[in-house]
Amino acid sequence: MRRIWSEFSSISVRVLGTCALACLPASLPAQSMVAGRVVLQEKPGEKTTDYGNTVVWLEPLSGAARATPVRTQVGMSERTFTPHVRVVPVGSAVEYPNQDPFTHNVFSTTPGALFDLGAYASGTSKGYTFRKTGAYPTYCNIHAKMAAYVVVVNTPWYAQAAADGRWQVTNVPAGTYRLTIWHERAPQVTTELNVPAGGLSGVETTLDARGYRVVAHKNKFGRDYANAGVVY
Ligand SMILES: [Cu+2]
Repeated sequence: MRRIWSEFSSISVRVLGTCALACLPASLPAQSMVAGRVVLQEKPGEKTTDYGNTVVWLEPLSGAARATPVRTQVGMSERTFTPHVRVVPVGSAVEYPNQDPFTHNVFSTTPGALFDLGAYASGTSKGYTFRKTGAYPTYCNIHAKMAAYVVVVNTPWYAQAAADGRWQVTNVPAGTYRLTIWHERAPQVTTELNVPAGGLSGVETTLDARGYRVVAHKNKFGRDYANAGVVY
Protein backbone atom coordinates (compact mmCIF):
# COMPACT_ATOMS: atom_id res chain seq x y z
CA MET A 1 0.00 0.00 0.00
CA ARG A 2 2.89 2.31 0.80
CA ARG A 3 4.26 1.77 -2.70
CA ILE A 4 0.89 2.69 -4.27
CA TRP A 5 0.67 5.90 -2.34
CA SER A 6 4.19 6.94 -3.29
CA GLU A 7 3.38 6.33 -6.98
CA PHE A 8 0.24 8.39 -6.67
CA SER A 9 2.14 11.21 -4.99
CA SER A 10 4.69 11.28 -7.77
CA ILE A 11 1.90 11.51 -10.37
CA SER A 12 0.41 14.47 -8.51
CA VAL A 13 3.79 16.14 -8.37
CA ARG A 14 4.28 15.65 -12.11
CA VAL A 15 0.87 17.15 -12.89
CA LEU A 16 1.56 20.16 -10.72
CA GLY A 17 5.00 20.47 -12.30
CA THR A 18 3.52 21.13 -15.74
CA CYS A 19 0.92 23.62 -14.51
CA ALA A 20 1.27 26.07 -11.67
CA LEU A 21 -1.37 25.71 -8.95
CA ALA A 22 -2.98 28.96 -10.02
CA CYS A 23 -3.99 27.59 -13.43
CA LEU A 24 -6.02 24.69 -12.01
CA PRO A 25 -9.75 25.52 -12.15
CA ALA A 26 -11.12 26.12 -8.66
CA SER A 27 -13.99 23.70 -9.35
CA LEU A 28 -11.77 20.76 -10.25
CA PRO A 29 -12.63 18.02 -7.75
CA ALA A 30 -9.75 16.36 -6.01
CA GLN A 31 -9.45 12.76 -7.21
CA SER A 32 -7.83 9.96 -5.36
CA MET A 33 -7.46 6.27 -4.92
CA VAL A 34 -9.72 4.11 -2.77
CA ALA A 35 -8.11 0.86 -1.75
CA GLY A 36 -9.07 -2.06 0.44
CA ARG A 37 -9.16 -5.77 0.90
CA VAL A 38 -11.94 -8.33 0.89
CA VAL A 39 -11.92 -11.40 3.08
CA LEU A 40 -14.16 -14.38 2.35
CA GLN A 41 -15.37 -16.43 5.28
CA GLU A 42 -15.24 -20.04 4.09
CA LYS A 43 -16.57 -23.29 5.51
CA PRO A 44 -14.24 -24.87 8.07
CA GLY A 45 -11.13 -26.26 6.42
CA GLU A 46 -11.70 -24.46 3.12
CA LYS A 47 -9.38 -21.84 1.69
CA THR A 48 -10.31 -19.07 -0.73
CA THR A 49 -8.67 -19.54 -4.12
CA ASP A 50 -10.80 -17.18 -6.20
CA TYR A 51 -10.42 -13.70 -4.71
CA GLY A 52 -9.81 -12.43 -8.24
CA ASN A 53 -13.50 -13.03 -8.97
CA THR A 54 -14.53 -10.35 -6.45
CA VAL A 55 -16.03 -7.19 -7.96
CA VAL A 56 -15.97 -3.84 -6.18
CA TRP A 57 -17.74 -0.65 -7.22
CA LEU A 58 -18.48 2.81 -5.87
CA GLU A 59 -21.65 4.78 -6.66
CA PRO A 60 -21.91 8.42 -5.54
CA LEU A 61 -24.82 9.08 -3.17
CA SER A 62 -25.37 12.48 -4.72
CA GLY A 63 -24.95 13.35 -8.37
CA ALA A 64 -24.80 10.95 -11.27
CA ALA A 65 -21.85 8.79 -12.19
CA ARG A 66 -21.09 8.75 -15.91
CA ALA A 67 -20.02 5.30 -16.96
CA THR A 68 -18.44 5.03 -20.40
CA PRO A 69 -19.26 1.73 -22.14
CA VAL A 70 -16.39 -0.45 -23.26
CA ARG A 71 -15.90 -3.29 -25.75
CA THR A 72 -14.34 -6.31 -24.16
CA GLN A 73 -14.03 -10.09 -24.45
CA VAL A 74 -14.69 -13.25 -22.53
CA GLY A 75 -12.87 -16.05 -24.36
CA MET A 76 -13.92 -19.68 -24.61
CA SER A 77 -10.93 -21.99 -24.50
CA GLU A 78 -10.57 -25.58 -23.24
CA ARG A 79 -14.27 -25.56 -22.38
CA THR A 80 -13.73 -22.64 -20.00
CA PHE A 81 -14.84 -19.01 -20.09
CA THR A 82 -11.86 -16.74 -19.45
CA PRO A 83 -12.02 -14.67 -17.35
CA HIS A 84 -14.64 -16.33 -15.16
CA VAL A 85 -15.87 -12.91 -13.98
CA ARG A 86 -15.75 -9.64 -15.88
CA VAL A 87 -17.06 -6.27 -14.65
CA VAL A 88 -18.20 -3.73 -17.25
CA PRO A 89 -20.01 -0.38 -17.25
CA VAL A 90 -23.64 -0.47 -18.39
CA GLY A 91 -23.99 -0.36 -22.18
CA SER A 92 -20.79 -2.33 -22.75
CA ALA A 93 -20.43 -4.95 -25.48
CA VAL A 94 -18.91 -8.30 -24.55
CA GLU A 95 -17.58 -10.55 -27.32
CA TYR A 96 -17.31 -14.30 -26.76
CA PRO A 97 -14.72 -15.64 -29.22
CA ASN A 98 -14.68 -19.41 -29.63
CA GLN A 99 -11.01 -20.35 -29.32
CA ASP A 100 -11.65 -24.11 -29.10
CA PRO A 101 -11.52 -26.47 -32.11
CA PHE A 102 -15.21 -27.30 -31.66
CA THR A 103 -18.59 -25.57 -31.37
CA HIS A 104 -19.76 -23.52 -28.39
CA ASN A 105 -22.85 -21.55 -27.44
CA VAL A 106 -23.38 -18.67 -25.02
CA PHE A 107 -26.68 -17.91 -23.34
CA SER A 108 -28.16 -16.12 -20.33
CA THR A 109 -31.62 -16.66 -18.88
CA THR A 110 -31.39 -13.89 -16.28
CA PRO A 111 -33.91 -11.05 -16.68
CA GLY A 112 -32.08 -7.88 -17.72
CA ALA A 113 -29.81 -9.78 -20.08
CA LEU A 114 -31.78 -12.50 -21.84
CA PHE A 115 -29.83 -13.76 -24.82
CA ASP A 116 -28.84 -16.83 -26.79
CA LEU A 117 -25.97 -16.44 -29.26
CA GLY A 118 -26.70 -19.79 -30.90
CA ALA A 119 -24.10 -22.45 -31.67
CA TYR A 120 -21.00 -21.13 -33.39
CA ALA A 121 -17.85 -22.69 -34.77
CA SER A 122 -14.20 -22.59 -33.82
CA GLY A 123 -12.51 -19.31 -34.68
CA THR A 124 -15.74 -17.28 -34.80
CA SER A 125 -17.13 -14.80 -32.31
CA LYS A 126 -20.45 -13.36 -31.25
CA GLY A 127 -21.31 -10.71 -28.70
CA TYR A 128 -23.98 -9.13 -26.56
CA THR A 129 -24.46 -5.59 -25.28
CA PHE A 130 -25.40 -5.44 -21.58
CA ARG A 131 -27.89 -2.58 -21.10
CA LYS A 132 -29.02 -3.17 -17.51
CA THR A 133 -27.08 -3.33 -14.27
CA GLY A 134 -26.80 -6.68 -12.54
CA ALA A 135 -24.74 -9.82 -12.19
CA TYR A 136 -25.46 -12.14 -15.10
CA PRO A 137 -24.45 -15.81 -15.14
CA THR A 138 -23.70 -16.91 -18.69
CA TYR A 139 -23.45 -20.50 -19.84
CA CYS A 140 -22.84 -22.73 -22.83
CA ASN A 141 -25.77 -24.93 -23.83
CA ILE A 142 -23.41 -27.67 -25.05
CA HIS A 143 -20.98 -27.92 -22.11
CA ALA A 144 -22.67 -27.99 -18.72
CA LYS A 145 -19.63 -26.97 -16.69
CA MET A 146 -18.96 -23.78 -18.60
CA ALA A 147 -20.03 -20.77 -16.52
CA ALA A 148 -19.04 -17.13 -16.34
CA TYR A 149 -20.41 -13.92 -14.86
CA VAL A 150 -20.67 -10.46 -16.33
CA VAL A 151 -21.24 -7.86 -13.61
CA VAL A 152 -22.73 -4.67 -15.07
CA VAL A 153 -22.35 -1.47 -13.06
CA ASN A 154 -23.55 2.08 -13.57
CA THR A 155 -20.40 3.84 -12.49
CA PRO A 156 -16.87 4.46 -13.79
CA TRP A 157 -15.43 3.51 -10.38
CA TYR A 158 -15.05 -0.26 -10.28
CA ALA A 159 -12.39 -2.91 -9.92
CA GLN A 160 -11.75 -6.60 -9.46
CA ALA A 161 -9.70 -7.81 -6.54
CA ALA A 162 -6.26 -9.33 -6.94
CA ALA A 163 -5.52 -12.93 -5.97
CA ASP A 164 -4.89 -11.85 -2.35
CA GLY A 165 -8.20 -9.98 -2.07
CA ARG A 166 -6.70 -6.50 -2.32
CA TRP A 167 -8.39 -4.01 -4.64
CA GLN A 168 -8.04 -0.41 -5.68
CA VAL A 169 -10.26 2.03 -7.55
CA THR A 170 -8.50 5.02 -9.05
CA ASN A 171 -9.52 8.61 -9.89
CA VAL A 172 -12.35 8.77 -7.35
CA PRO A 173 -13.53 12.34 -6.61
CA ALA A 174 -13.98 13.21 -2.95
CA GLY A 175 -17.53 12.52 -1.76
CA THR A 176 -19.88 10.00 -0.21
CA TYR A 177 -20.37 6.69 -1.95
CA ARG A 178 -22.15 3.40 -1.68
CA LEU A 179 -19.48 0.70 -1.84
CA THR A 180 -20.64 -2.68 -3.11
CA ILE A 181 -18.61 -5.86 -2.90
CA TRP A 182 -19.81 -8.81 -4.99
CA HIS A 183 -18.67 -12.40 -5.17
CA GLU A 184 -20.62 -15.25 -6.74
CA ARG A 185 -20.34 -17.43 -3.60
CA ALA A 186 -21.51 -14.89 -1.01
CA PRO A 187 -24.35 -12.45 -0.39
CA GLN A 188 -23.43 -9.02 -1.72
CA VAL A 189 -22.30 -6.44 0.85
CA THR A 190 -22.89 -2.69 0.60
CA THR A 191 -21.64 0.02 2.88
CA GLU A 192 -21.46 3.79 2.87
CA LEU A 193 -18.04 5.28 2.37
CA ASN A 194 -16.86 8.84 2.77
CA VAL A 195 -13.91 9.45 0.45
CA PRO A 196 -11.82 12.45 1.45
CA ALA A 197 -9.84 14.49 -1.08
CA GLY A 198 -6.69 12.57 -0.23
CA GLY A 199 -8.24 9.17 -0.95
CA LEU A 200 -8.85 6.26 1.32
CA SER A 201 -7.03 3.02 2.02
CA GLY A 202 -7.50 0.05 4.32
CA VAL A 203 -11.18 -0.53 3.52
CA GLU A 204 -11.72 -4.02 4.91
CA THR A 205 -14.84 -6.01 4.01
CA THR A 206 -15.82 -9.54 4.94
CA LEU A 207 -18.12 -11.63 2.77
CA ASP A 208 -19.74 -14.77 4.10
CA ALA A 209 -19.34 -17.67 1.67
CA ARG A 210 -20.14 -20.34 4.26
CA GLY A 211 -23.68 -20.79 3.02
CA TYR A 212 -22.67 -21.38 -0.59
CA ARG A 213 -23.96 -24.55 -2.22
CA VAL A 214 -23.16 -25.73 -5.73
CA VAL A 215 -26.40 -25.98 -7.69
CA ALA A 216 -26.37 -27.33 -11.24
CA HIS A 217 -27.84 -24.80 -13.64
CA LYS A 218 -30.36 -25.70 -16.33
CA ASN A 219 -29.71 -25.54 -20.06
CA LYS A 220 -31.17 -22.79 -22.23
CA PHE A 221 -34.47 -24.68 -22.46
CA GLY A 222 -34.79 -24.80 -18.68
CA ARG A 223 -34.02 -28.53 -18.56
CA ASP A 224 -31.18 -30.59 -17.12
CA TYR A 225 -28.16 -31.09 -19.35
CA ALA A 226 -28.17 -34.54 -20.94
CA ASN A 227 -24.47 -35.08 -20.26
CA ALA A 228 -24.10 -33.06 -17.06
CA GLY A 229 -21.24 -34.36 -14.97
CA VAL A 230 -20.55 -37.25 -17.33
CA VAL A 231 -18.91 -36.02 -20.52
CA TYR A 232 -17.52 -32.68 -19.36
CU1 LIG B 1 -19.34 -24.97 -24.94
